[in-house]
Amino acid sequence: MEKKLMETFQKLYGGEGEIKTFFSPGRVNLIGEHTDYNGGHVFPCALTLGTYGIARKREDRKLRFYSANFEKLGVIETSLDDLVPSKAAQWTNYPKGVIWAFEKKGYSIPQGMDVLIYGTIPNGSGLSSSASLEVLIGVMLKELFNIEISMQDIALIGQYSENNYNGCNCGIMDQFAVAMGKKDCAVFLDTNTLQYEYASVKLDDAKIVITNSKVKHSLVDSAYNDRRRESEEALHDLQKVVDIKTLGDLTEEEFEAHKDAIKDEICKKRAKHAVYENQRTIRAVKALKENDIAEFGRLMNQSHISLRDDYEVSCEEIDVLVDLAWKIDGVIGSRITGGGFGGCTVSIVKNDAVDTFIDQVGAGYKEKTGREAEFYVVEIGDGARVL
Ligand code: GAF
Repeated sequence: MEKKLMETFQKLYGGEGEIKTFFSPGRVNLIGEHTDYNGGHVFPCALTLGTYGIARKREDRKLRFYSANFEKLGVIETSLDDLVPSKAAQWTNYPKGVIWAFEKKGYSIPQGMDVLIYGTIPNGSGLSSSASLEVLIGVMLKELFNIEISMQDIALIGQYSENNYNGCNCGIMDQFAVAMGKKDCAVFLDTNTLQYEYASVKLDDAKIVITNSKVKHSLVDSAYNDRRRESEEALHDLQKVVDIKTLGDLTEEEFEAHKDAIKDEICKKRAKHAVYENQRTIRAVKALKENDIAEFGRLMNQSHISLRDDYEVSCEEIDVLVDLAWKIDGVIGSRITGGGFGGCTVSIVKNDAVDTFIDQVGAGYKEKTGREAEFYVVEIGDGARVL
């Protein structure tokens, strides 16, 4: 793969000078959904699916980008003096946003670059193709321009660019998982403090299976930003009666004691999800550490119900996938993963049930929705890096 991409790079850009290659993963979140902008915990892991990048520094201020996934668009050329989001820039709004954010944060990018990227994450599937690209560009800038910056700060810059250049009000989970991921581990991150620890998710007798509903979601266009607003409104009401900074500060009991301070019933449901999901995530990681995978699975299932009924970020197709999964012997847990409104489910499935899972969920989904699901039996990989 890298050899072929390198040949394409040479064909497109010719020239001389040192060329470097990079990889940045996608991510799947096991539990802790829509908690990252509510001061809660998340538990995502980096995948071996991801985005490859090849890049070379230029002597002038030109930026040239090419995606082997969008061959028809050809090379998109711009410059360091044109870091303004636009429709015409298409996917290059992501790399441009990261360069813009580096400069905003005081890191100077003195010269342009020629870049080729190729992604193996299905677009719009909720497996973080955009965070993967953002962190890839961050690692590229660090390496090509010898910038002293930690991986954690690259993640924060990726989020900053997504929030302020690309207009999606996302939390830190995706960029953090992509930048800080570790083989065979999930990252247990407290989004309030950015303290984190790795927990092994290497399961001897089970696999992580991602099912793609092929219903495309777009975070910017979807109700993601509405959910954020509703959670903030709930927090604002609660702060009148209890001293908290985020919804993540509350236990379930505290929430139940104070919930009537939330005036709007919809906002109350959103806050309930945020509080309970955070506590579920803490409990799920504890269960995993104690090798109680059955309890981990039960908490995954509860997470789905809460995302479906209280946070309302699921959709018909995803619910069909999860309902089918729950009926299969050997499925430890199954839930929607990522931002929602389509995308993927994540399931933990006993090794000897994986084939049945794929057959039965695939057939049932086709019958009920007319759609073909896609399945990825995934490996958990390392975070973004120079190859
Ligand atoms: C998307 C966002 F980008 C994340 O920050 C997170 O909020 C997630 O949705 C929901 O858990 O992936």
